[in-house]
Amino acid sequence: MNNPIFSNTEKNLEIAIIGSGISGLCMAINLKKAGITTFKIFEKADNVGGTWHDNTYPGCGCDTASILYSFSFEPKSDWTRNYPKQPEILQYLEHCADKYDIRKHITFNTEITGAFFESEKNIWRICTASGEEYYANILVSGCGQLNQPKIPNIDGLETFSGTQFHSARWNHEHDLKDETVAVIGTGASAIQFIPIIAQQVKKLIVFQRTAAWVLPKLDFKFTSFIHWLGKTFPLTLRLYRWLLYLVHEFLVIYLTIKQNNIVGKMISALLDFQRDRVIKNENLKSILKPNYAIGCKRVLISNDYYHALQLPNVEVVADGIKRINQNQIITKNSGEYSVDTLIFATGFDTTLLSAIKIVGLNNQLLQDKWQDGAEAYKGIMIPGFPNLFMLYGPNTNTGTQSIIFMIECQVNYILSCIKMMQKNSQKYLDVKSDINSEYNEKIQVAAGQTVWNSGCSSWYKTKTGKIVNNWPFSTVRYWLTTFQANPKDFNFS
Ligand code: N01
Repeated sequence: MNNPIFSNTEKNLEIAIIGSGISGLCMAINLKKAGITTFKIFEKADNVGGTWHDNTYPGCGCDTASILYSFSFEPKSDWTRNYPKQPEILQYLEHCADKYDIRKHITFNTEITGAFFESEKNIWRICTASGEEYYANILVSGCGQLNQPKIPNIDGLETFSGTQFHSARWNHEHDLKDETVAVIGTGASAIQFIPIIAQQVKKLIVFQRTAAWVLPKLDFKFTSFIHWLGKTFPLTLRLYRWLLYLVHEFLVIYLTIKQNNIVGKMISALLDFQRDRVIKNENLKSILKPNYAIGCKRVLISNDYYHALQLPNVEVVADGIKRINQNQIITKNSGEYSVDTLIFATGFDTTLLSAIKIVGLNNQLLQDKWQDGAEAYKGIMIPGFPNLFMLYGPNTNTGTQSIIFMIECQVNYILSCIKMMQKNSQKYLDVKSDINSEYNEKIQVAAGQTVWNSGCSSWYKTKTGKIVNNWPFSTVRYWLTTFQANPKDFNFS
């Protein structure tokens, strides 16, 4: 950095980044591109990749097409297919880390457990699980929204005598062949691995609490001609990326933001028709029919899920789980199912930054500040927590757009804040409380009018119904919102 804000040494950092997933890597690469190399990334795993490192379940992949699910500054012309699988996405992220020489900035196997703002010096004291302490002038969280696997509180779970694991911590050592396997949950993760394990196991019992809307997946292999085209004429890649962006943006607007609109109704009717055509059994047809407006929960995409559910060794149980007794799952209507292995596809604890104790000005604990639900200015900054920036923070998830687009917007905004501090030799930046409140009031008014508020439960909101995860406008608007930091929004020390 030309004008370092803070002396950068092994333990005294100018910028500390938590996590080397998509967010952390994007931040690091763009810092380097801006000529800033005085940063360190703390990563709790032994490799980069974040969610794409943790989630390795069979069939794991992305619901966003590969050409769009990549950094705008690092296009990849040789994706093997339209919808990439986890190993290829991880490989891409590893490639980015290597190409931009980011690994030398990463301290692996280091979990951050606490961050405390020391106001006398305007620095963050950062504590690791092994008891080490670092200091940083600027702290950037790249922890994301979906990194804490959630195991539901089921009566008697502690008595379960078989093997159990969460989809995000897949036990590859365990062979499911010839077993009776139960899957709890039918969200985006389950729908990807159910068709694969259904072919391996003796019996598969799928416990569904809420039926999902399932769109067909326009997946296909990229031929050598497509690779040649993308490499020889990079503009074709760009055009396809733009087309994908527009299609996703259309879905953002018509499947989520605009409630009760004609496009949503037409898509629902088509999906109802398609599901009834594919599913032969009448009982299964009614079990799989969603009872809420499309877009209220995450819309899923698959071409093989419904086929898998109709295999002779697969049973879908729509009855709620009452309790577990040793190897038996007992449902509310007294069904009893003996199982060897129990797989939780029950999603994540989406309480943001819940795994880290973050203490800001006046000893305020972030978890206390957020007791009624997380909120942040542009999803990035929180008043009373100076020099702390969040990537993929509150109200920045989209449901149907590439999250990488949103993350790049946030990185751009953070860089503009850092440059502003640098230019004016400021060591302290705290977003004004009234600016933040005004911003979040608008977010909540808009979120209240979206389909997410149309009467379903989802990980997009808190128990009291406050929508804290999703961005309630078009993503073009988010791009404009985060284009440049405005000095008037901040208190400077
Ligand atoms: O988790 P989920 P996920 N008893 O929370 C059910 C992203 N993702 O891991 O709907 C019975 O969606 C719960 O039921 P209900 C993506 O953003 C992305 O599948 O709450 N069931 C639901 O069916 C996604 O949204 C990709 O009634 C219980 C399921 O468990 C997010 O990750 C790929 C239960 C949880 O679904 C999370 O997806 C995969 C209980 N006690 C995932 N508790 C990409 O392509 C929960 N459930 C980028």
